[in-house]
Amino acid sequence: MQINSNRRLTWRFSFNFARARAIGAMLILFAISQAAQADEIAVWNFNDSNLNVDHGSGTLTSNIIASNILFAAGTTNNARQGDVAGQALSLQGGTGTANNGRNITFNLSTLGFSSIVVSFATQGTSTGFISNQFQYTLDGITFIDFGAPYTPASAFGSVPLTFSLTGIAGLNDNANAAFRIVFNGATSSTGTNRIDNFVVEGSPSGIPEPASAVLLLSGLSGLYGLRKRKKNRDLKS
Ligand SMILES: [Ca+2]
Ligand SMILES: [Ca+2]
Repeated sequence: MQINSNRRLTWRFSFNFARARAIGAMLILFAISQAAQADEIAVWNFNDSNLNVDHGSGTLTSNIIASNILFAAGTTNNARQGDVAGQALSLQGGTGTANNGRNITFNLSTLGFSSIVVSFATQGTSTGFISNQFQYTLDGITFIDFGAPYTPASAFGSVPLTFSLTGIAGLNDNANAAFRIVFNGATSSTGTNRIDNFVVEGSPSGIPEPASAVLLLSGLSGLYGLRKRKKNRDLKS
């Protein structure tokens, strides 16, 4: 009777370990596939010459003088989902360069996402804004500088400006996230900056990183070891 019971125990432990190992392996594969994938949360391609978001959800607002918010030829640099170059946002310095210090602000929820990355294509004329500060907010109110001020290249080129905010944990799963560009340094009313293919992306949150999955698997193995040792003790007693 004791022998039958032990065999049953052994079979159950073996089965549980095999199952745990299979689950662990699946978690690792899933985590790796998720880690390699960044989903677009919101994309503005400006091809319809307005400030409305073009993929995903979000709002774009600006305190730049309305008559200085224009649209001009865009680019495929950083284009997503097959978007054509179409139009780009084109912002002018304004009369008396009144728009120096003004901004465009992208509001969106990152709920369900972590490891947030923002990227966009930009170009500027020599008398346009040449000292632009990228910012983010965690509460939708207080904006925090991220990185040094940037100067747009004279042509869009093929490489977007990328701001990796993966280290800002507060931006993960945040319904009040927003990103802002504050423009400065324009020296003429008609100097411009163009912005195209503004993309906010992140990884689906709640997914274990590969390292976590390995830890989970080793944890399951450890649990198996503990139970096996307990079984051996039980058999001896
Ligand atoms: Ca475009
Ligand atoms: Ca649009």
